[in-house]
Amino acid sequence: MKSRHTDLTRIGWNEWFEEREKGGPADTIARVAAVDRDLLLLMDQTGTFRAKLAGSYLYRHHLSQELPCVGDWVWVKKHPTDELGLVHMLLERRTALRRKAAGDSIDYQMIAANVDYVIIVQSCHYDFNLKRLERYLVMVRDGGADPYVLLTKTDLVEPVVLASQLAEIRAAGVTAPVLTLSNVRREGIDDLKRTLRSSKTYCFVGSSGVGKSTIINQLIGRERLQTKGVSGTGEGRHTTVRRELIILEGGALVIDNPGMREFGILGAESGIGGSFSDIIGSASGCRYRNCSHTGEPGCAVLEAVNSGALSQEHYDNYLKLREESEFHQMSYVEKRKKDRDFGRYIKSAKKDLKNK
Ligand SMILES: Nc1nc2c(ncn2[C@@H]2O[C@H](COP(=O)(O)OP(=O)(O)OP(=O)(O)O)[C@@H](O)[C@H]2O)c(=O)[nH]1
Ligand SMILES: [Mg+2]
Ligand SMILES: [Zn+2]
Repeated sequence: MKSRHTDLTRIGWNEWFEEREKGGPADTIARVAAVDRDLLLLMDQTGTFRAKLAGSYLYRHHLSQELPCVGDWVWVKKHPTDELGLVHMLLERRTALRRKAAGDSIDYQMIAANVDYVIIVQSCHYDFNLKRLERYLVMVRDGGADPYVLLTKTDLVEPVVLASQLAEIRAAGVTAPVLTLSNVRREGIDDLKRTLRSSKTYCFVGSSGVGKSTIINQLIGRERLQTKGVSGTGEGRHTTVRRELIILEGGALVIDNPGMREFGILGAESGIGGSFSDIIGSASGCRYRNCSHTGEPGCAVLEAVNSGALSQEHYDNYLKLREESEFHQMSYVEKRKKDRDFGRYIKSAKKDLKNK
């Protein structure tokens, strides 16, 4: 690669960014390794350093998705001495892991940017849930990254339980690679290590307590991240509180994450296409192009469900997920419409007052 920034490839820079980078308002490009309120920990070829957002940046950007998050590339003016650098601009994101922000705003909460792979972690002991897995898969595909599924705590279930969970995942049409692992028995860690490629960025997501930080500690080979056992926090609490980008010895970049609660679903089409590719595939045999697969004559999807080629449960999940994402999109449009109607109402109410 002919690049002005080859020295950044070690921390994830590649042709995609190179092609889009046309010079910026500062002297250096760096990658966000962690965010702590308005303080950023940045990383470049020289190591890590701290920075904050330039005043002009804060003035121009207000949505939380416009602010730098872990994994982002930024233009930064480094301070010649030890003081904070100033971030002036965010570079375009190749991938964006995000979820709907809480409340009814139209903003999104960023989880991580420019990750190549997302490792969706579920514990096969109590935490395993196919529907939640499918929601995560939608989020990952929607953000433009590739998913892995990782089942942890295999030491806590009988082999038959694990086998049936694996079969369930496959029966649901999930095509992502599935790995299994036990931190206690130290089984599966080497398989995971072999999977991680140098200069690629991997983001670990999943419920609290499934073992994300324990795994990353195993990959590093020491207790760098706090885990539940060490911190001794109460059950149900989140042990990891901040996202952090870490370079492994083998050269892969990993991001730890606090456990996630349920999240809103984004972008029906692109995301759903990934985890329901079998349904989308069957749909090409439907008589009508705009078939909704809910009762039209000549519907190939319903035929496949009736013949048992597609599982009823997987089909039901598909409908449910589709409904939810349509709802999310609709509610946004409706909200805008409501706002306009309300504006009109205020206007006419004012007019009424004047006319009296
Ligand atoms: N039996 C068993 N316990 C494990 C395994 N992996 C992790 N644990 C334990 O599970 C607990 C939670 O692990 P963490 O690594 O803190 O989980 P986390 O996913 O990082 O949790 P949050 O940071 O809250 O999101 C700790 O007590 C670990 O020792 C495993 O493979 N088997
Ligand atoms: Mg953790
Ligand atoms: Zn159909």
